[in-house]
Amino acid sequence: MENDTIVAIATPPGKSAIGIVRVSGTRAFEIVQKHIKKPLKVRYATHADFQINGKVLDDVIVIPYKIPKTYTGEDMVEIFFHGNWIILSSALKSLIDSGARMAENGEFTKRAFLNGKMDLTQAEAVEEIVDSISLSGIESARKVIDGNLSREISHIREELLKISSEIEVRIDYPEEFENEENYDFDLNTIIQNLERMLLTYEPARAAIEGIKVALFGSVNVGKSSILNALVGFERAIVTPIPGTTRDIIESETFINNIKVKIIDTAGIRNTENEIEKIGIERALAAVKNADIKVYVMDATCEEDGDLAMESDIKVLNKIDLVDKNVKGAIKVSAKTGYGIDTLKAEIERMTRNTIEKLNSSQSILIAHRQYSIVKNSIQELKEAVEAKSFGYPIDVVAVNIRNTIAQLDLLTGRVYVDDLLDKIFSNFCVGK
Ligand SMILES: Nc1nc2c(ncn2[C@@H]2O[C@H](COP(=O)(O)OP(=O)(O)OP(=O)(O)O)[C@@H](O)[C@H]2O)c(=O)[nH]1
Ligand SMILES: [Mg+2]
Repeated sequence: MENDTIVAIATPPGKSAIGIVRVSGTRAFEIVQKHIKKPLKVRYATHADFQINGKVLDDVIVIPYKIPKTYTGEDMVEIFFHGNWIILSSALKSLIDSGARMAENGEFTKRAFLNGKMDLTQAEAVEEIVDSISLSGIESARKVIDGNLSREISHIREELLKISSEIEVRIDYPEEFENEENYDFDLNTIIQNLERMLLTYEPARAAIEGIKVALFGSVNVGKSSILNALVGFERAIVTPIPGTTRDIIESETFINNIKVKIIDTAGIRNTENEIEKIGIERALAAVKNADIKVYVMDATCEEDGDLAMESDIKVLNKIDLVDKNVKGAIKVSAKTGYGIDTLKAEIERMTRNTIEKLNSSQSILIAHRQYSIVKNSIQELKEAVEAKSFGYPIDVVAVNIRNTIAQLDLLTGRVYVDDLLDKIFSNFCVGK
């Protein structure tokens, strides 16, 4: 039931200095007081014994929070135990015995959303702030939690609503406007703002998940050897047999404090081998999906150059065997380590470029759901602009504008269906 009082351990399993149990719901105070005999004061930390059936489990710090100023928008209590998982699970069980229910994944944040403490974009950012593996990812999620995206979206929504109601009046009372000039309105500025938002999505994902660097090229050029050189251990199998790597191989490493996922792929060539064919398909998909595409060439072989077109960095490997120059390519030897630092520096430079795009943006899209809704909105608005320029009746334009408003309402969660909420919050951890 939605208004049950819920409980969860909010800190990760294992040993820690402190472990936190959270309780939220109308009965939160009452249930906790069954275990804490001291009187508690709202927003004050009280040092007390946590008891189960009259026996002290642990001495704890308890902080009660009273509506409306709480995370979930319900009465809440946070209890700070010693960080032993046995203590925490016993406390959890006893609170459930006393009437609370185990929280589902993300249920605290879901309640915060349902109680109007945050909109859906902000709720999504809560997950990302926990998951993010880089400071810029955290900063991006922070901007969303602070409401930058919500504010800009609601501003755009207001403008569209204004335009839409002007149009509706003209549709409903055409006689009143007969002698007026055609109603003029500007959708292009809105489109531009939404397009600017759209550009933040990829760098934001890169900052949250880590930058994906894909190595690709023909067979046997030394892609797997370069992966191994970059991550510093023998992650991938290397042999002189062309077509050694079949599947995608991922390995994470830090390049100057930035987490990158290096992705090694099957060498691309024409082949009749079923397994290799699948490998090549996967390789092409991984390259398409990567933030930085590194094209690897073999200095001892002739290049056809076709593939290099879509790369961000070109690498000329096996330079220990023959000295050669290819315009724009970094010379390396995976065997001797020559040039690997230069390659790392180049990856780092590109990574910084990606991430710096985020620093100058306020409204950042951090989830694919947000990205596709903004994309749909742009599409609707472009259709409106086109309809207007073709001189279509004003009610055609009105439909596109109304659709855009509906899209934006899905984005912020002004309108939602339960399935969507389940999908979003099931990815959260319990206790968030
Ligand atoms: N001399 C020399 N040999 C290298 C270098 N890099 C790789 N090799 C050799 O080239 C062969 C192929 O290397 P891999 O790393 O397996 O090449 P690959 O591009 O991953 O090959 P596939 O997975 O088959 O596409 C192996 O015998 C490596 O030892 C290098 O810098 N110098
Ligand atoms: Mg390989």
